Amino acid sequence: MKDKHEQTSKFLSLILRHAPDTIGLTLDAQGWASVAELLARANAHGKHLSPELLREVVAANAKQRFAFSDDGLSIRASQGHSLKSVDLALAPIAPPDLLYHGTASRFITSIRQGGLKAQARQHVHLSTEQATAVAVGARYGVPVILTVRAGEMHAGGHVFYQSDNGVWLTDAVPLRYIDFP
Ligand code: HQG
Repeated sequence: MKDKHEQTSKFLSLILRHAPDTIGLTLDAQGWASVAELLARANAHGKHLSPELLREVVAANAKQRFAFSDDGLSIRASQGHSLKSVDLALAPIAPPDLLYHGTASRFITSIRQGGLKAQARQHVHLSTEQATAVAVGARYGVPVILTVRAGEMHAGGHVFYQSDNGVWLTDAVPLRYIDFP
């Protein structure tokens, strides 16, 4: 069952963050999809997805990657989009003094030159916990934890957001706010 959940979570990440057109789905401007349409189109494209499985995956997801709207009729990914057309419409919020970014050692030379960039996604992702950053960095190689002086950055006019599942987001992190280990 765990594998089935993981597979479904990956499928939902693909559809709700990156490529809804894979199954002919459309997201609205804030990234919401109709649950009924998602179920119908997924199944029409050979991806078995029942209302129960969808509810289970959303509820059991360790990172709470997906959220239903209050009326339960819509669903969206809480962060991680590459689709430029989606604006989650998150409110700017003051960050804690320090946030962490987990990256891989092979990216350090480039980050030392240009700071942190959002790359394919809409935002640079930051966390309050170093352990989270280790796990994020380890996806791409030997993890390296960068400390971002977020409070100072915010005071300098940079805007921060926090996703519904607690991930800190900002457009880019200039080099002068990054402490390397
Ligand atoms: C790196 C997962 C070279 C950056 C995670 C990262 C996260 C640079 C990679 C979420 C760079 C982009 C996002 C520069 C940044 N030169 N490399 N100037 N600036 N990078 O996957 O933060 O599980 O787009 O360090 O948990 O790794 O999917 O971003 O290594 O929250 O829910 O370029 O994805 O969430 O990679 O991960 P990503 P990320 P989910």
